[in-house]
Amino acid sequence: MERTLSIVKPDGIKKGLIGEVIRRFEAGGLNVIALKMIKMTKEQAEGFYQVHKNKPFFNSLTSFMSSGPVVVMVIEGEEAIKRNRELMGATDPREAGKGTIRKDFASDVEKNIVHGSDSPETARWEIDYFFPEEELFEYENPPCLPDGHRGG
Ligand code: DAT
Ligand code: MG
Repeated sequence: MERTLSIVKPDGIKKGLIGEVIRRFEAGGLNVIALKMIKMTKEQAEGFYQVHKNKPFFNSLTSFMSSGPVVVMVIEGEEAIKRNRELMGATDPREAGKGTIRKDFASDVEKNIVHGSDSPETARWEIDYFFPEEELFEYENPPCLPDGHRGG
């Protein structure tokens, strides 16, 4: 079992995709074990994306990420980091595979609907950035039904 941080970015919220993103995670066998809507300050977004602080897009990215509410989630499952990144698709939607969230909904490389952690170390750090341990709720699921919904 592995955990990763997902964010539905401001463009995803505006496009009405909170439910669609969660549906894809659940249908993909990942459990949402923590979730909240927040509006980041510019400083909070800068802290979150500090690994990118020397990139030319840093100011634009952190302005965008603090421009409106986002939904932050912890998702859990087998190989959750890799699985989540597969469901998201490549950073640039033009390079994202068919049927991925970014291919289906993103308008450009910056406004790309979702964030997902990229390694176990960053996942731990990113989860900790938004959630104390007591806000995480593990649970078990019955197997997925063929239509992607869960029984039970
Ligand atoms: P990812 O979000 O797929 O992990 P990343 O960590 O390389 O991608 O970059 C973080 C975010 O920064 C990305 O979701 C959108 C933005 N970004 C990345 N490359 C960019 C670029 N060339 N121009 C503008 N924004 C970019
Ligand atoms: Mg990244």
